Amino acid sequence: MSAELWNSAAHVLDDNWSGDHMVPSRRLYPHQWSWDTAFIAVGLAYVNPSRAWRDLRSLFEAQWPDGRVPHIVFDPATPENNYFPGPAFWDVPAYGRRPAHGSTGIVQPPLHAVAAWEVYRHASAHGATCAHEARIELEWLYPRLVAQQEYLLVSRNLSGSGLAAIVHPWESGLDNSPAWDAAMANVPADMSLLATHRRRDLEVADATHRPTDVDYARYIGLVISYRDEGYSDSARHAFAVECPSFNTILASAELALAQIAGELGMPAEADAHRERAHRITTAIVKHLRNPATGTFHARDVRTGTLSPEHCVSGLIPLMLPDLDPEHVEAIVAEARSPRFGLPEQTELPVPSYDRTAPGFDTLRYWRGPIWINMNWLLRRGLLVHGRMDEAEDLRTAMMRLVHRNGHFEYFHPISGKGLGAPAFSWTAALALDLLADRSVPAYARAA
Ligand code: 9WN
Repeated sequence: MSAELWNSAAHVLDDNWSGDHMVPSRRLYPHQWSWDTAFIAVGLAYVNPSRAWRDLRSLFEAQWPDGRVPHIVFDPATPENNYFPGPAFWDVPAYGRRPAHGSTGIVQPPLHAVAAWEVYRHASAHGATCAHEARIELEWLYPRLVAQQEYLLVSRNLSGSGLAAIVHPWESGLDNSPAWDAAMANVPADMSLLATHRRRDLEVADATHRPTDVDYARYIGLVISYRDEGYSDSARHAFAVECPSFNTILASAELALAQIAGELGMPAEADAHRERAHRITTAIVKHLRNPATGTFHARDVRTGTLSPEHCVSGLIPLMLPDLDPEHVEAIVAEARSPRFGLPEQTELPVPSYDRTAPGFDTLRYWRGPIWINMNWLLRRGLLVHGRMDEAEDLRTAMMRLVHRNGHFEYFHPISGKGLGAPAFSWTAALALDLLADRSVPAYARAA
């Protein structure tokens, strides 16, 4: 299976390369997405490190002066109506070094420091020229990655907890996850918005797989209010949530930045990054853990309450090396339980939502289907805490799933059938990483 899977994955990445950036999918997502770029860089590191750096650079060239990295950088060669909402709708000032490209005004999980460090760690294997390029790119990226963290840690610390809040479900990357249901119930759904704004996704994807019209009416309404406030974070947000996976990635970015700062000869900065990772970890445990169950959940900043839903995002804090052993045990128990059923029960990677919940939906996007990126993060968490057997089972289950069904965007959580966009970039990129089977670096491991 290995050579076949490797070659097909490399092929997807070749086909989805658009000159200076990667598209997640040619038809459904014809621009550049933020956290996709990070996952994709991890895989490109094996087959084309120069493209990994170019992709990261293209994204950060669109960084805003306040440090935020937009969740989409629009390709000016792609017509406005090929993706909704497009650049005209977002109406963002021409920022950064790619003004012609336009961008959105919201963010996605800041996985880029982790990705940059992964690409850098690989560079020496590709010879001296690659290593030289990697050093230059890492130096260019470092201050930009720091500015991204500062934006999230300061401007998005909406509750004062020390965690970053997301102000739109799209910012989580897990768009219609049940984790947002309680908070979204308070967001007005103006259905007339769908009469004036046509959903392009339904022209290229199956409606039963995508978020509903009510979700979309709320998504559009939230963007309009944020846009009308000039994307200011001091405005009142109708939706503000602290997500366990977003904040775990934020802490992981600090750990990766500590490595990068050390490599670039800045030991004091490296210590400060480690300290920040520790503070974020403490805040995640304090604010996002339900002490009665030991499980992690999204918190609505406006009400201070935890979502009752059990979603894959609640398993991701396993990536935190400073987590107490009792918290590690609780997450692993949840991942092995019938809710998620690590492959030992199902032979499949974990689904995006609790299999035992009445609302578990085998088709609809982040409300049940299996996503490779979340399982990749979970595997990393298992490795961080030395759970080698579970990590290996999960790796095998992911590779088997993709090999049998193709490089789909997501997968049916019972049959394993591919769903959503075929030839999806991060599925292919992460398949390469899984095939190469490297273990998690020492810096990210629990002591
Ligand atoms: C909205 C590109 C993106 C991913 C997200 C995924 C999906 C977009 C959409 O596609 O979101 O950003 O149109 O549904 O949910 O995680 O980054 O692959």
